Amino acid sequence: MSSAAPAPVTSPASAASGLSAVALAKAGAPLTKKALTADHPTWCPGCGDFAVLHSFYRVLEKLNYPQEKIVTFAGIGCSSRFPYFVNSHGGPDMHGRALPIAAGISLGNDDLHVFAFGGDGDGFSIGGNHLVHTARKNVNLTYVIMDNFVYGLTKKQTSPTSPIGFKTKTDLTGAVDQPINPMRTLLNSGATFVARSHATQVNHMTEMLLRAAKHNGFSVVEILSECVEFYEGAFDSSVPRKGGTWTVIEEKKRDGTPEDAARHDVTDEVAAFKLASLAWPGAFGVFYENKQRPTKNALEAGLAAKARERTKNASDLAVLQATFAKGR
Ligand SMILES: Cc1ncc(C[n+]2csc(CCOP(=O)(O)OP(=O)(O)O)c2C)c(N)n1
Ligand code: SF4
Ligand SMILES: [Mg+2]
Repeated sequence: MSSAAPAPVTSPASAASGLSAVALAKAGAPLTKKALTADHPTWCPGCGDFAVLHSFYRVLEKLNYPQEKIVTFAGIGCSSRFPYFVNSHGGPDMHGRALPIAAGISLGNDDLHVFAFGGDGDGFSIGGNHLVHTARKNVNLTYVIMDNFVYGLTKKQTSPTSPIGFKTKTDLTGAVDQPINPMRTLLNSGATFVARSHATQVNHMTEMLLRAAKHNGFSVVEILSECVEFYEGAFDSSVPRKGGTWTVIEEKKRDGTPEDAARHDVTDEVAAFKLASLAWPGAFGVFYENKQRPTKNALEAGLAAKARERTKNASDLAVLQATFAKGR
C-alpha cells in the first residue's frame, strides 16, 4: 500500500457525505453494519485487518451505542486506516499519536465511547511512550493493536515485534534486536484490561473486543493480524488449519470444582505475567482485568467537583479571572 497522509478528523455526517454515501442509523433504530460502514476498505486482499474490521462492526452492533457517541481514532499505518472505514466521529492522526488525542477526547467527553486503532510500529515503537502513559493513567478508552510483526504501510521494515532473524529492508541479514512482548509490556505499564486474539478467530476476537469495550478503564486487545504482502505465514504456528496450535486461556469459573483450581484468575497480575511468558505462539484470551483501579476520567471528575464546591459553582471564566488576579 502507498503511504497515507493524515486526513482531517471527520464526523459521521461528513464521513457520510465526504467518504461515501451511507445512511446514519435512524434515531432509535438498531445500529447496523450498513450504517457503520463508511468506505470500502483498501487493504490488500487477504490482509488480516479485514477480519478485525468485520469483528468491530459486530461489536458495535451488539453494543448498539448511539452512533454519534462513537469515536474511532488512529495513528498512521495500514491498520491505522481503520477509522476511514467506520462511520463514526474520528480519523487518523500522526504516526504513533493516536493515544494522546484519543485520551484527550475521552477525558473531555465522558459520554463518548472512544476506540483507538494501530499497528505494532505505531503502538510499541514511535507511540510506545504514549502507550505506557495512557496505561498508567488508566484513561477510559479501548486500544486495538493489529500486530503483524512488520511495518506494512512502508513496505517491510523491522518492527518492535519482528522476531530475531526476520529479514527486512532495515535488517537485510535478519533482525537482531530482542522483540517486545506486548502482553508483558501492557501489564507492566498498568493497563487494566489486557487481552490477545487472532484475526483468523473471528468469534474469539469479537468476544475480546466486546469485553474490552465494556471495561471501564484502559483496555487493550493485541490481535495477530497477518500482513500477507510483507510477512506471509507469520502466524501459521497458531492457526490449526495450517498445523498450528490455538490455545485459549480458560478463566476461573469459581464453581468449586477441582478443575477450577488450574484455571486462570484474570485478577492475578503475577499469573498474567506467567501466561505472557509462555513460549511462542503462547495463549489467547484475557490475561488481566482490574476493575478496582479508578480511571483518570473519574479522578479528574472528582477534582473538578471539589473545585466547583470550593468556588461555589462559579463560572469557568470567573475562576480563571480570579486565578489571574491572584497571580498579579
Ligand atoms: C513521524 C513519522 N515517522 C515515520 C512515518 C512513516 N511510517 C508510516 S507508517 C509506518 C509504520 C507502520 O507500521 P505499523 O504501525 O506496524 O502499521 P502497519 O502498516 O504494519 O499496519 C511508518 C514508519 C510517518 N508517517 N511519520
Ligand atoms: S498490512 Fe500488509 S497485507 Fe495488510 S494492507 Fe498493509 S501491506 Fe497489505
Ligand atoms: Mg505492523
